[in-house]
Amino acid sequence: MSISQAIEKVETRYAHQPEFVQAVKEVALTIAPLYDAHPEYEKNKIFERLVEPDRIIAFRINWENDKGEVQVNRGWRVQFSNALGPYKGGVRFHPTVNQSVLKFLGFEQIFKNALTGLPIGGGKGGSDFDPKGKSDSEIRRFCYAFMRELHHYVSKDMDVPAGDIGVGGREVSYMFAMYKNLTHEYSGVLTGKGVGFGGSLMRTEATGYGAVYFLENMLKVQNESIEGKRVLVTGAGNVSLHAAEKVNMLGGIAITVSDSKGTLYDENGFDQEKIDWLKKQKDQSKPLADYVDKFGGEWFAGKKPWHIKGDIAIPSATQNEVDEDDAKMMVDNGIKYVVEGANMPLTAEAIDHIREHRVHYAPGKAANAGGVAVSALEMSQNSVRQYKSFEQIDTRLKNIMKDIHDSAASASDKYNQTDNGYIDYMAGSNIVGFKRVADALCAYGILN
Ligand code: NDP
Ligand code: 2IT
Repeated sequence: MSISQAIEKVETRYAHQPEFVQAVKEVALTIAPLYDAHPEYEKNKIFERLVEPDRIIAFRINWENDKGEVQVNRGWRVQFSNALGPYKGGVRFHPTVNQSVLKFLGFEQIFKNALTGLPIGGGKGGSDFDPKGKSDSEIRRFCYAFMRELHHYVSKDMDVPAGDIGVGGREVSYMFAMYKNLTHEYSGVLTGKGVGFGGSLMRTEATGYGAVYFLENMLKVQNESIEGKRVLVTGAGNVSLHAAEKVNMLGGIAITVSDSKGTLYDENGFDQEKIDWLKKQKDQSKPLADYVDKFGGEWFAGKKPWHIKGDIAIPSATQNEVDEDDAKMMVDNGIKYVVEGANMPLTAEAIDHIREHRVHYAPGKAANAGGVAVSALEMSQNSVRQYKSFEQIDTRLKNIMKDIHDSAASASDKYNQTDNGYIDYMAGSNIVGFKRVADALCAYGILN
């Protein structure tokens, strides 16, 4: 079956899973030159195999709210591919979580994890539980209940979850406690743990910092630097605030963050004092808009930031947050680089638009791989029961992001996707990630 036939099959079979179909098409449409050069991939039906997860585990979570009422949520773990290592990927708690969202995330995670060059397969999990407005006790009871079910299906060498939207250090710690309690095992079954009990230094910062390290590599190729560049960031969570922090550390000017309620704009940029305040505000689930009273700036209720002029965009909130109209505004407002901190934040039409206008574009698979890469370093530290310093991990992270950048750029060249200095990071990343997985699958025969 050719790739185009495989796409048609996915479109028909999973018409009710639009995010998953979108993620599959993006990979499929860019790996054709690789596929043509490797007839063994088609012979082994690699693409057709990779669009079906190894398995999806679905379960029910019963828990009790503070009023003593029984609550029922749904949970899943999508174990997509363990061709290169244990299934690895985050857990998302958000009311929009469903199988389509988790399959798109799990599918992308296979290639992202392959790009890191570390021994990790791809998976994703989550629940339609909404953490907003829940007390700490409710979060704790939910996390315990979630892991009471999930622990049957994960282990340090088989499937290693971590955080994602709605799941940070607090939630990982509750889940880790329940896993330990049920299995009597103290192991690296989850990453993103607290630093005092098995977590890696820098895991919290890694995704946002890594995205900015990737950006630095892109800028260098174009003989530019981040110094003085105006950067629009979306989201105000783990990825966004650490991306803004690293931009500021490197002399750039991060001028926006946002959340589901609107956009905060500070033309003077977020320095460390402001970022620390933002982190604290979000930790306490307080409104971003309060910033204006303390530091000035502007709050745009219900709006995204794309009407604001800038040089670089780092969308870091959620999938499909940037549509074609937003992309048009980005281009009109001077954005020259788009670096995806989130997973699939641009719609297919938005990607087409910015690429047509030669905006340098780093897809999430490459640009936000720093988080999972440091997760893999956490796994290896847990295995040898020794810990590395912040500086050691930071150096590894910088090298990993440079390797991802360079390998994507050279694949773009090798497969003739680079056009007059415009590097096709999307094709390059997909080609590198896909090739590593496909070669392993071919070597295994027809298992996996
Ligand atoms: P967080 O839960 O820490 O933060 C998410 C942020 O995005 C919040 O500010 C949230 O606002 C905002 N947001 C969520 N949905 C929407 C929406 N529909 N419109 C506007 N804003 C929204 O999550 P993370 O920072 O961990 O994750 C952000 C993105 O990065 C996701 O795509 C995730 O998959 C990806 N990612 C995360 C990694 C990690 O290590 N954490 C690694 C690689 C990728 P509000 O609070 O109002 O909902
Ligand atoms: O999307 C992602 O790469 C993550 N949420 C991090 C996954 C991980 O296992 O650290």
